[in-house]
Amino acid sequence: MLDVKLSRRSVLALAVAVGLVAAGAGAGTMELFSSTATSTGNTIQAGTLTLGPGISDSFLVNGNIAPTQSVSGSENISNTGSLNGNVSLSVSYVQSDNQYNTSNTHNMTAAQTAKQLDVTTLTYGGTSVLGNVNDSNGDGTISLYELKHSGNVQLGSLSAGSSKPFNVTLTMNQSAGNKYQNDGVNATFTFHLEQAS
Ligand SMILES: [Ca+2]
Repeated sequence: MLDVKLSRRSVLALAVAVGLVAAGAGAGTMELFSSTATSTGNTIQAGTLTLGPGISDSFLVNGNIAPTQSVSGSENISNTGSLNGNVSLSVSYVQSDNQYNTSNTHNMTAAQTAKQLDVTTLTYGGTSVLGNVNDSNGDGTISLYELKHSGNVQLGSLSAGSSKPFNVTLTMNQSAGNKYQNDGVNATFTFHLEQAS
């Protein structure tokens, strides 16, 4: 009997830079895990789950926004492998302020800034997945802060050889004051593709 453990998980990361005054851009990277298992003279090639479109792809967002303004990004997520999978999303961010402007006297933290960024669109395959994110403060709106702290958010299925679009829009909270000027965050969206059970 063969006891074969295969790594069938792929990760695609993309970055969204949101500067509240400065324009920003993030670059995406992709890591591909493939495995080959060998057992007593038999070579078994693992099926693959590969997130596309490619290692050189980038996810660009113009982050020059003010309260009530938005930035959007979209990406086509492909499963170029041979196994059906499920896609989930995790988000992280770091502070990324406009260092070229000296009027940034308040210097809000990344978390404070992320709480002012509402995730007004989060769709996968044309369907909103905002309901999969934990609205931890119960205000009926999902912030970038809450998206990060929701951990791994399920997006949906992705069959072998297929692709689905992902869209995100971040809108600066209307109540965000001038103290957020020149603050910003650089958010990384990481997609996980795991074999469907
Ligand atoms: Ca909320």
